Amino acid sequence: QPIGIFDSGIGGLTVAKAVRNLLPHERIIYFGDTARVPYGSKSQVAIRKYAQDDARLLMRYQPKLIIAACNTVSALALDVVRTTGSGIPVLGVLDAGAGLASRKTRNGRVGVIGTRATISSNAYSLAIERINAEITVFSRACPLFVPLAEEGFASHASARLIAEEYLAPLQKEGIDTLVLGCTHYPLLKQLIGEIMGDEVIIIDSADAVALQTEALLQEMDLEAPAGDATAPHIIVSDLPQKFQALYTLFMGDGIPDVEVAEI
Ligand code: DGN
Repeated sequence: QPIGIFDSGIGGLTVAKAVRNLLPHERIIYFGDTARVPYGSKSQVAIRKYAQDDARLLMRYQPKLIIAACNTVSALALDVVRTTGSGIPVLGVLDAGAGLASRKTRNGRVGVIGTRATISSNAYSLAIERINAEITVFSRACPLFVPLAEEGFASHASARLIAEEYLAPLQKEGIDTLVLGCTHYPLLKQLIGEIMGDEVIIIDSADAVALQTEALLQEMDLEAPAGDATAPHIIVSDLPQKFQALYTLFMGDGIPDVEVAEI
């Protein structure tokens, strides 16, 4: 049985990559809702409906678990994914990132960056403060980071200027840990790390959820998959012009066969 991963688009490939690096023998089935991306600027009603459609599509492939790679879905609709998954384990990037950040902070001041929908939902703050009420969370939406990542501008001067502008308020708050609360932000990780400085630990939610997946699989005690690692099975709801370039940007290798599904 495969591990099902879905996202609003191609961004969740950062999660597929982290899972593949940690668990190379697991079969991965990835659905990207490229026809309806971005979710980050949509209403809660729309996001919950999309999340249900996405999980339904993955369920056709009988995954052993589902990872909601999209932070926006994890913030606003993880319960919908759980209901649709009818009993199989569901992991979300948000809980994984929040959990890791609350374990890593030493001064109890944590920053979170993400899309407008994720930040205005307050879901990261609530999740972190639920784990440890002593932690104070400082949040900031960074909507321009998604197009910058997709344009491959991570190391351009323009990206640095915008990142400095977005991150300045968080720097003033004296945070020691910063959560990358959006699928695309791992592509800007180096830049964000340089601006925040060495004292700030950067939490990559993709890595965090991959670690959680590994722990969950151990707990589930299933038979380890045999044979060689295979390329992820990629399904999208639309094939955008730049898909091939974006796939390589996010996964770091050439594109496997892609299936286009009606949603
Ligand atoms: N995948 C979305 C997220 O992690 O919030 C980012 C892309 C988007 O929908 N704007």
